[in-house]
Amino acid sequence: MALVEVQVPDIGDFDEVTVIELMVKVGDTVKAEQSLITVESDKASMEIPSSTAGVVTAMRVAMGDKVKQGSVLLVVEAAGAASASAAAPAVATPVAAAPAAAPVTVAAAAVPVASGPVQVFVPDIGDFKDVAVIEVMVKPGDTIKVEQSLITVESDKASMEIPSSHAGVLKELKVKVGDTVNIGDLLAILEGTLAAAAPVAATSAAVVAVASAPAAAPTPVAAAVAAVSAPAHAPGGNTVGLPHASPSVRKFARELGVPLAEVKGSGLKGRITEADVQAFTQAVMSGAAQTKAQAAKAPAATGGGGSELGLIPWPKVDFAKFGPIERKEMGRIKKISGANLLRNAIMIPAVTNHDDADITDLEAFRVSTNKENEKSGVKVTMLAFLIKACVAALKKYPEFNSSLDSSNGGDALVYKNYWHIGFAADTPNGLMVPVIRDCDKKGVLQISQEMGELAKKARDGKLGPAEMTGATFTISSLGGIGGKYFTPIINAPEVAILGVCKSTMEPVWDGKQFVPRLMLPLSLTWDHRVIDGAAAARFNAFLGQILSDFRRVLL
Ligand code: CAO
Repeated sequence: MALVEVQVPDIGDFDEVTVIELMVKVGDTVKAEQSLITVESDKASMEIPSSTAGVVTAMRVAMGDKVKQGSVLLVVEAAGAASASAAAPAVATPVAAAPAAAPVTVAAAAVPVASGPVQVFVPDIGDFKDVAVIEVMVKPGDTIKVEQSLITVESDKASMEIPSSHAGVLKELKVKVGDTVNIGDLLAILEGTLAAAAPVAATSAAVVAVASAPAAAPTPVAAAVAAVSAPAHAPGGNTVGLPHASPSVRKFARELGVPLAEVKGSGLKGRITEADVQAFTQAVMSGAAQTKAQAAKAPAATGGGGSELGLIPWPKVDFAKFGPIERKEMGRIKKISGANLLRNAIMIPAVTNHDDADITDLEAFRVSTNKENEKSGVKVTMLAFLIKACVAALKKYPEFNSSLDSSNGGDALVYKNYWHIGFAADTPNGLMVPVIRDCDKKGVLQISQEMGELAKKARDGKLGPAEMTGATFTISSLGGIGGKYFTPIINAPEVAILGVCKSTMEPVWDGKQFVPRLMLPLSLTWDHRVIDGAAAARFNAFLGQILSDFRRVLL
């Protein structure tokens, strides 16, 4: 058995890095390549693996110690064959095979700068392959300094910030969080400035030198060290904007689905350890603690607003990447109606019942009436008949003409003894809902006339607020356009809305034979807090009866 002193390998330009985590203790049996400690600079953290197998007999460093190349970390009693190789000058020997190369390998891209577009590539990151981008620190339009960190990448042994080789304005980022990158991958395009030329040219030369020394990064340690070395050119730069934890702890947290940013670190300078992640998981599983996502979801379940829904963010897509685009600001009306529709869609437990009404006779009556009244200038519309039919149904089923009283928590119903009907009007500025008042007191002709006037005003953008408020029920008719059924959104604080589509001639069984009948598709959406499914089916059935024989309105 031979005692081997494990030393800090070549860590390039770094004078000192801080020991932030001890991953083994005296008595532990370690395998070759097993991580021993984690060290950290202001730009990267990495785990230092052992190059020999054996039992740890003494620790030579403690948390918070500053170490540099050659510092003895611990003593290992090397086991079997491993001891022979490890007994040599120090474990760091293979690492030292990359003497001067490591310091410059990550020193960013290798493209000489000039004014105009400049490409920034992933520099030499040793023999790390397919490292994951875990943070993007800049965005197009940002002014970038030489060696400013652009992204953070992470392997299972190290996390590191990749600095820019050039100064300039960021035109395009070629990677996003979740991508994996390798040496030489195009990272970004800058509009370069001449000021950056000198340092980058030097870096470029250095990288060429490394490339011509193939043995320069032969071990994981060398690669990890190389990763640390680049930021040494920019001491005092920004610290990593990520939770303070080693790559292995971050990986552990990811596997468990633990939001690391919410874990309190007990390590040096608040560093999060594996034990912290375990403790956090146990606390959440036992119900003693909640993640922020859980806390955000809780109020939504009890009727909280949209901001409390804990929804994932809206996708941000650069559509221009896929083809030419044109951006137009939405109009005021669309913005207002959009906000209302969203609230109503989210907050109302809405259900839609679909049905058909036989309007064969009613349509024949409407057409003949219009012929008779040709000279009056007033066209009787199907929608006017629908309004009258709905008023009759609303009177028979008054909860459809009610609203939830929100002043006392929404547990009372306000029944309205007036029947003001709104109708959706398609206008160049967007959807508007003019209201015809006291439809119970008006005939179909008057309703048709008022509807024509209000629809024109809506299209001309001349509706006053009084003409758009106070409805007790709304009808949205797409009958003049087409379609079969749809699911209209309730116009709160109303509790129901009727959607109407285009009538079509269909074969209907009359008990003896199929006969052609003009059928009108109806879609009734209702608020399940106020109305039950059976009541909705009855409402539709009653509406169908009236429309098939309009004399029932008089009953
Ligand atoms: N089935 C078959 N044909 C129908 C019909 C129906 N249900 N309803 C209307 N029609 C026919 C009419 O007979 C008329 O045909 P003619 O010109 O041959 O007489 C034509 O469609 C136009 O009808 P109309 O002038 O009577 O208009 P309308 O009453 O159907 O609609 C209005 C008026 C203001 C509601 C309508 O212009 C409109 O804006 N509709 C869109 C509403 C909307 O956008 N709803 C969706 C809201 S949810 O996003």
